[in-house]
Amino acid sequence: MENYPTLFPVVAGLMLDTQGRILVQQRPEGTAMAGLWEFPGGKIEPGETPEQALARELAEELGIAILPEECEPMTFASASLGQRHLILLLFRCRVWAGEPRALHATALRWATVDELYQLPMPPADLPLLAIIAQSLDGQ
Ligand code: 9L3
Ligand code: MG
Repeated sequence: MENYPTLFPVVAGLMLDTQGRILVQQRPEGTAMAGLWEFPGGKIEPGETPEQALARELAEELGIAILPEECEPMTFASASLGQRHLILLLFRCRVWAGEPRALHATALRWATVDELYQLPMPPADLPLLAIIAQSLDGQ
């Protein structure tokens, strides 16, 4: 069944600095969507909860430690690439230990929502911007 659709569950973290700017990372060469700016995270591996996947991905990609139970599910978005359907679950992470470093990414950047609108992002991340803007409004 070579045309059978496949589902990719992916998690990502929404992390803000003290000035309310949002952490994004630039996907490295040699990966899908190289050069695009994304909320850090990655695929949920078989047997992992989304929160466990988030903790593992943020440790691998940024060198930081989060407590999965202190990350709140915020929203989700989806994107399709042919028969590959990606579901991106976004978690708001309010606390973490360590200073984020670009262990996988080409670069890290703390950006306002307005700045994020100017950056090229993967298709699944784009619809999150309006939701994030709304939820940060009035905070
Ligand atoms: N992806 C899109 N937006 C994101 C993340 C973390 C991931 N914020 C897409 C890119 C890949 C797939 O999900 O096609 C799996 O991500 P990874 O495991 O290569 O980081
Ligand atoms: Mg990743």
